[in-house]
Amino acid sequence: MAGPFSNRSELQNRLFAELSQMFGVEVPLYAKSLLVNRVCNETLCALLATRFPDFSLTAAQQEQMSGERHGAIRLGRPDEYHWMGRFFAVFGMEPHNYYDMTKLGAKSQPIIATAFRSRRNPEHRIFCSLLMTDYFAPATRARLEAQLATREIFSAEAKALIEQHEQQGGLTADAATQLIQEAVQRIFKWTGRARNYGLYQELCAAGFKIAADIVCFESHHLNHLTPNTLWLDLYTAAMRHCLGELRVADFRARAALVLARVGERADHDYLRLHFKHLPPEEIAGWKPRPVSAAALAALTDKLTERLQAADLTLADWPHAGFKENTEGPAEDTPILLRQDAYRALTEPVLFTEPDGSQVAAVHTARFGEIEQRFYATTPAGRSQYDACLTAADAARSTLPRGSRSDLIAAEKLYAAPFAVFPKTLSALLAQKLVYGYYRVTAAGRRAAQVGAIELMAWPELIRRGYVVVDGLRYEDFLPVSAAGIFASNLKEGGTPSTAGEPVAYPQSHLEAMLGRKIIDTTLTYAGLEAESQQQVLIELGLWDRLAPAEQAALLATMAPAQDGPAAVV
Ligand code: OOG
Ligand code: NI
Repeated sequence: MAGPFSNRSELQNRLFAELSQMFGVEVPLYAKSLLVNRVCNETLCALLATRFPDFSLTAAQQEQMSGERHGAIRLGRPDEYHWMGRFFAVFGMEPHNYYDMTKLGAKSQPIIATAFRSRRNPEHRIFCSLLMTDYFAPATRARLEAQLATREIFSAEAKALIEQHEQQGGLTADAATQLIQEAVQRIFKWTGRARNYGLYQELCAAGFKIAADIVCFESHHLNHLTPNTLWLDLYTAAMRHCLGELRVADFRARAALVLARVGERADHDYLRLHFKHLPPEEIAGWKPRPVSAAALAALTDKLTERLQAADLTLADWPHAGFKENTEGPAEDTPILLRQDAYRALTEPVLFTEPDGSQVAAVHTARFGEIEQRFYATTPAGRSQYDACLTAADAARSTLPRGSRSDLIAAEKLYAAPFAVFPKTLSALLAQKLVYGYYRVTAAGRRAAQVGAIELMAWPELIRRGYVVVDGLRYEDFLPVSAAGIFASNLKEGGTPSTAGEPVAYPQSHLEAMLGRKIIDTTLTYAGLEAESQQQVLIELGLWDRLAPAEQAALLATMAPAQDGPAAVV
């Protein structure tokens, strides 16, 4: 029998489904972007079904696959941050990685942050920023703090539910439903109401739009909520077409090219990475078939036609266009994330002034991101990525602005520095650039029963069919200088501190606020890989044959991924 408390991952899925519903009502263009994504994903799935005749998704699998999200929120007070950490704990989401954006020279922002997600099999994540008011000169700081002191983003009911969760070790279904209602009706809700237009204007003029976005609103809000896509370049082309930036003939050509790439490249590893809810043994049995030019043309035509329908004609909708460039690795390099977005919308805001009068104004912050998730890199993979990215950015910056019409040339230029990166999972693993998760096959189990397996290297165990490996999917934020993310969202570079004496913000500062340690995701990925290796070695009867020092090393690497009680600082 199920226990009296709701399962945390199920609650997390419900929370994000409801947040997505809420955000779609608040920002109709977001709801349209979900529809564009759905149409593109359906095209992709139709293509996959041509390539793998056994491929099909149940309605439940489709639902799971399209529900994954990441979001970003920005808080103003340490106690808000403290409660937010406790709120996410209800949904099994813990703080991962520390981002200090206060010490990036000219790119600095008055922000420190962590991201909340589950340690294992994460589906959703939230980037959660906190404004550092002591980044500002004392007089401004006092005004910011006074303004922030007058709001309460968690109601007494929400706090009581969070406390109940902590005291009982869980929430009943009813209590959980109440907390999710608090989330969508209050905690994360956009009200369009702000205070103190004078302060708002001053902060924006001084280059502190981010502070204006946080301090002057009567509550905080979701800055964006990002769905996953099955093939980013298809979505980007479709969305640009719907927004009126790509003519139909150009869209058709682009879609044909992208779908041809899918037809060539989508292999078992692609399926495992993008359809993690499909049983791996089933996928392993599917034989790929070549996709005919006629099948590709038919899919291209159908998609192009679908995008012409009135419900996807968005050119007349108020919007600020689509980003010029996709972020992340080159399109043929399956690591980390690729992201794109429609730019922040300008939305009406009603300011209430200290004297009670009202000012109708606008605010530009909420934008529409999309992402495709790939493999998590090891530190070696990460530093190789950083080097490739620097070179690719430099190459791209030689192109004249607005030269996106020659997409192929731009794509080639950007991809060239990434040529050194392997393009397949096995090659990425062989060079230890990404993390794997190993499993024993039925053949491995049979061979182990008769004691026929010797200790051998991982690629050899795989080659002999005893073991299979998946890549671990990257579940964190794109490792560009975090300040770059804000800069592109806000259309504003960084702004140095005005405090006089520079203040340092060590990770322990945020940990003290959260009342617990922040998890290092590199250690977690390595720990999950080691855990899977130990399990395989045990199942194959090889663990005891490993030298004690090797056993100890594997156990030590595993430890950080093991779910323990939240470490208290
Ligand atoms: C933080 C954005 C971080 C991403 O995708 O890298 C983020 C913010 O704008 O508040 O969401
Ligand atoms: Ni984002």
